Amino acid sequence: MHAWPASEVPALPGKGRDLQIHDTATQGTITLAPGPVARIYVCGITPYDATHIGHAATYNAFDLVQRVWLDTKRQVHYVQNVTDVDDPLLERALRDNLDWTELAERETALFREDMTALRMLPPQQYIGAVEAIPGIVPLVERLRDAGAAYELDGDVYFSVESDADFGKVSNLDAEAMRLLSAERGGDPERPGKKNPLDPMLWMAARPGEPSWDGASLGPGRPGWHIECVAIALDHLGMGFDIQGGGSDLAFPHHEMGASHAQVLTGEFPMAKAYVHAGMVALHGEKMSKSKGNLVFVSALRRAGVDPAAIRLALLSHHYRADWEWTDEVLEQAVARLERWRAAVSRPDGLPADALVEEVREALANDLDAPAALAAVDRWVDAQNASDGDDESAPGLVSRTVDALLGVAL
Ligand code: 5CA
Ligand code: ZN
Repeated sequence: MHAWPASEVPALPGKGRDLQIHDTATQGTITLAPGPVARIYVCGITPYDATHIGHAATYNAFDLVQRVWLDTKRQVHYVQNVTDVDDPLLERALRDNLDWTELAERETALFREDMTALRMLPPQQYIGAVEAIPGIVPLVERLRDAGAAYELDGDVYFSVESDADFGKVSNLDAEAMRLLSAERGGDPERPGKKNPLDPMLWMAARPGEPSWDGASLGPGRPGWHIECVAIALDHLGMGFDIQGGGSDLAFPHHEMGASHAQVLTGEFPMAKAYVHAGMVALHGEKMSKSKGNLVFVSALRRAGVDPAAIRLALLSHHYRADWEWTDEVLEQAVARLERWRAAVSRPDGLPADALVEEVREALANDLDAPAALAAVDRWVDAQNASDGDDESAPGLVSRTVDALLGVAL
């Protein structure tokens, strides 16, 4: 699949700092020191009801990761998937009497537009589940041949007990895992499973549903977790730097993915850091497709909201916090954008070299975007209250805000 166009990232004077980031697996902050090419896999959308503010907030976090790495003069190898066949997508297509491929294409197109408008840097590989099927089938066969998978009425399940490291990504107790499995696409109640948590690797063809050639597995379609493992291992290989997504992906999705990869390669963990963004709520509840309490980026854009203001609204919360989208959050971002634009539109101003370092330091410290915004606010307030005469300052501030925060002033 094609991704979306990249906005240019201006180069800044000096060099950025190495990223320290919170890792869900070790429950601590780790310093990632990727080689000359940093590798990141971010779980993509299931293409219906996209792009809501919760999605945008999560992709914003991982866009900052890239910007910090680029500022250290590294290259970034970024891979993202699109879950363009899965139960919830098929259910939505059925409900709305739509062809599921058309629904997926339409929503993926809208997602690309929203990502472009928000200046989110695109992945180098943007891969759909459907196009990944030829790579998924042999992995499921290998898991089965290794004794880590079993058949149940034609479906193939992964046995979580085949992985001694199972549980080390999300660090949850058995009861919490069981509850979350039922909530997030698993089927712990299905009779005949070895362990209620075992996730499906390959679902045998169902009448009226799409299916693909599964070689020795028979016709069917892939499970959700193996999709991301196949795409990540194919394009990035084992031991890449970050696997990212919202906190609702820690279990079961990232846990199961790490398990599949552990059995396939004998190595743990698949990603050096498992990084999770907090959940955005609306009216007191997590913004979610199933509840329908959604604010869409495209609707805000159509209503004339500047995408840079949306981006500033996302940046005003720490990526790990759960937070609530309100009109006030947006109003404050619109006002901030106006103040910043006024300050950099002057022909000269207060020197900004220290500001560049402050923004770098804030982001390298577990992506502390609110601290970065506060640093820019301080420069802007001082600039508006004084008559500095550094002619390079406004341009340097604009470039810093663009390069490190993805906001075009
Ligand atoms: N296709 C899978 C990942 S492989 C999936 O979870 N798709 S999704 O469309 O449901 O979500 C896309 C991303 O947005 C995920 O990282 C998810 O954790 C994140 N996300 C979903 N809802 C919210 C929310 N309310 N706040 C923050 N992030 C969210
Ligand atoms: Zn995923």
